[in-house]
Amino acid sequence: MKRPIELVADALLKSKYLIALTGAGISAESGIPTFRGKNGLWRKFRAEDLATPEAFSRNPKLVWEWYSWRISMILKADPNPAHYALAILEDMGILKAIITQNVDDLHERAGTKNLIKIHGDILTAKCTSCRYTKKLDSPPNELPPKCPNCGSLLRPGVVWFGEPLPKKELDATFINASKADGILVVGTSGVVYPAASIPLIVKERGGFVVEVNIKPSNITQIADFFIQGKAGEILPRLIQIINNRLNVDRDDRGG
Ligand code: BJW
Ligand code: ZN
Repeated sequence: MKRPIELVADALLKSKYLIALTGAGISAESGIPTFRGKNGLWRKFRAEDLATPEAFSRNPKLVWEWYSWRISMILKADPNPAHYALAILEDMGILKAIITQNVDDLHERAGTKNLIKIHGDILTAKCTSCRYTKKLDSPPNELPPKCPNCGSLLRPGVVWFGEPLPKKELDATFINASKADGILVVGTSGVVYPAASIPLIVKERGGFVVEVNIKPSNITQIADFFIQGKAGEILPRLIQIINNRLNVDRDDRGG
């Protein structure tokens, strides 16, 4: 009898256009807190006070202090085995794109090439008035930082509640979702839209949904396969099984 993870390996190997949707849970094992759940950020801080345009207008310094704390944490963190496993899956030609809700840079640092960041990038600051943007390699010195071009406030380059997702990334997301015959959903609660609708788009087109999460989420009900466990443990095992299959096939062909 095949174990569920082996059935998932079969499905991934058969797929023609596999995509992935990742959330905060994939970076949890790198020491970056998730948003919801027991130790989640929203337990200690209210989203409405920190992650909305209104919160920023009310108190830009407070918002920047919170983002500076998170920027420092992300700069100190390293990609974990789950980020590397997805980069390997892309190198193998199986995974075609990762759509991530994460604002950290751990997928990039693990070597993922086709990455679509739908909630922006915490390591970027952008002007609230002009088109100036700046890459951050440390938290800004002066809080809140000002635009060197026009003097207006700079803001974190992330997507807050009530804001539209960046058009280029949203278009790329829907193009990929409409091509996909399978999706690997890793470490997301599936409560934030439009991200949470992506697995449903794949499913409605006849594609399969694989979910990896430490506990059931809002996606689980539509998942064809649910593997419960830490992404940093499950995904490397999946790669190992896929590798074994590919080696067996090669040996069978006398290669
Ligand atoms: C592990 C693990 C391990 C742990 N291994 N797993 C109804 C009412 C009100 C509003 C709305 C509504 N319907 C839609 C909306 C709008 C809103 C929304 O979705 N609200 C819902 C909450 C209800 N959406 C928006 O506002 C979006 N914009 C929009 O819709 O625009 C429309 C528009 C068009 C035109 C003009 C104007 C507007 C924008 C959403 C932006 C989300 N922003 C945030 C903050 C980003 C910046 C920052 O980082 O500060 O994005 S919120 C936060 O949630 C962050 C995340 O990307 C996002 C998703 O969270 P995620 O990744 O799922 O994390 P968690 O913590 O929820 O879950 C972690 C999971 O990992 C858990 O399941 C764990 O079990 C698991 N896990 N360890 C595997 N080791
Ligand atoms: Zn400016």
